[in-house]
Amino acid sequence: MKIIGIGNSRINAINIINSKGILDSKTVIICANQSDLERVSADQKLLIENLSEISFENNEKTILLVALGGKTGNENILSLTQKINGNKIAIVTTPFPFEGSKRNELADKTIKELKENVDFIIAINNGEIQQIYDNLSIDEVFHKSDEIIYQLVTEVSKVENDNTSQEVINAKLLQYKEFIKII
Ligand SMILES: Nc1nc2c(ncn2[C@@H]2O[C@H](COP(=O)(O)OP(=O)(O)OP(=O)(O)O)[C@@H](O)[C@H]2O)c(=O)[nH]1
Ligand SMILES: [Mg+2]
Repeated sequence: MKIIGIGNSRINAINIINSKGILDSKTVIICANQSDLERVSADQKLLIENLSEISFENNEKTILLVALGGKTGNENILSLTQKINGNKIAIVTTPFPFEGSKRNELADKTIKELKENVDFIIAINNGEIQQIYDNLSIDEVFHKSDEIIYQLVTEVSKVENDNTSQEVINAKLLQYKEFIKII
């Protein structure tokens, strides 16, 4: 199984996943700049310009981590999904409302396109996290969101490939229902 973070906004999440470890998995980080790659621990680090170097085992299950509405991750997630032939699950974050309508509209558009290319999407709503955990700074919300990504990856990694239906995942993730949506 591969766990791939794309865009520098997934560096913290990949660092958490890498330090805690997920059974039978390899981590990959893909960023636009070498300086970003230097502050992340992952089994494979790739510059976006070398995306074609990524390879998958036959039917390898893949969990994709991306921030919607932004740059590198949002712009390249679709072409990345097209290289994968096994089960594909996307765990995404959506922008805060204050990040503006442009980012939020872009996120909505990418969700629709992504939906056609992956088994299902788990969307984490950063704005909801901020409302539920009162008084967190933006950085603290990002950190919380990164911890939640780690927990969701753990849950999804345990699901048998044959059972990766939206319903099964829904049932497993009930405790997160206040701030995630399964699409
Ligand atoms: N969970 C989490 N979200 C973040 C973090 N940093 C930024 N974000 C969110 O990520 C979104 C996308 O950020 P961008 O920087 O435009 O996109 P990117 O995919 O990181 O692309 P590059 O910056 O080019 O690598 C932002 O709108 C924020 O909502 C972080 O450390 N943790
Ligand atoms: Mg970024």
